[in-house]
Amino acid sequence: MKMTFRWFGENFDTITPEQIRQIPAVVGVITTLYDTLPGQVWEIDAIKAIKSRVERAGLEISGIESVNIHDAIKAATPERDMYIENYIKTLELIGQEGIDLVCYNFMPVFDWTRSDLAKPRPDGSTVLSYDAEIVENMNFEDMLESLGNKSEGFILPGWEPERMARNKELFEIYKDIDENTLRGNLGYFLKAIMPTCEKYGIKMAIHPDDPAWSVFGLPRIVKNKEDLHALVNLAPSPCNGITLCTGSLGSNPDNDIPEIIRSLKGKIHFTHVRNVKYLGYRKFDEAAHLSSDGSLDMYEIMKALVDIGFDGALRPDHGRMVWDEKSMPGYGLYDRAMGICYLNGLLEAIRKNNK
Ligand code: DNO
Repeated sequence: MKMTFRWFGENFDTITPEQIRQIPAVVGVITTLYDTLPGQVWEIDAIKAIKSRVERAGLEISGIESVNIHDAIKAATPERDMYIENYIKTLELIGQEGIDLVCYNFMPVFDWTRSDLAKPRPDGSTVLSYDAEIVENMNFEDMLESLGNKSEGFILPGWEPERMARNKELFEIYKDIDENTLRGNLGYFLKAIMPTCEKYGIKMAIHPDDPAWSVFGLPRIVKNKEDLHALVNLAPSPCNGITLCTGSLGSNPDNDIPEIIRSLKGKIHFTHVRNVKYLGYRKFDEAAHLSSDGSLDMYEIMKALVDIGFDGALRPDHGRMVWDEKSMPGYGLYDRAMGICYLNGLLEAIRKNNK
């Protein structure tokens, strides 16, 4: 298992690779070219530049999160094959640079969502939180505004303003798309890219939907164990796998995360670990990584990963905002570094106990 840390790149992150290097056990970053839009072919010079920047700090690029997928592919509009070609070209460039992990998602229109990006907790920290009652009384424009107001000026992953400006048009292309059609479109995409992934040894790791249910009436196909098994079977290949995100799957208390991990042995290419605190039906706060601060049993989660012999990259996920840090919501340095130290402790104890 490789400890890693998400880094958005020089001009988009408040944190430096040198700071990341000082977090115990971290060997690499998970990064992206944050200013490329879904559908664009990546620039080789930009890939080389970010790689050498990371290596200068003594780290590696352990994976890309994300190479985002154009809506034409998700919705199977007439331009989809052209955008799949572009995606393949990007994979080739990444593969030639020796990067072997790509995280992506297949959520229509937008990536993860929350009703509040800075909800105060009793200890004075702020966290991302979700309350279905609030979301159900919002329209999409309200959501955009509320996320914009509390994002500290940062652009959230998957909420590119260029795309969000076209949100009406985007919703329109999904109007006749149900879960089965979306799943078929994912299968089409995976079958097209697998030969390239296999050639370069690139592991594709789909990220679960967050939260793990339909929002604004859009179809969602990566919500639970059944969905995950179905998508792994869409394109049987050692390169087709998943990102096990404890917080996204964990948004639904019906998802038994350790059991899901055990059932997907060999198919988990990447792991995001964080905790959530259930507050009611479809209502949760993100919590500190510590088990007792939230509702997930982080010991059992880490134990399941060790037991299946998970040897891929793992990163802490969203942290709380603490100590007056200003950064992209969920992606401050301090609480994610504390999260890693806690996960390091769990891992050491689990491994020693197993001997
Ligand atoms: C949220 C992240 C997601 C994730 C994408 C993967 O903080 O976990 O934005 O990176 O869904 O494509």
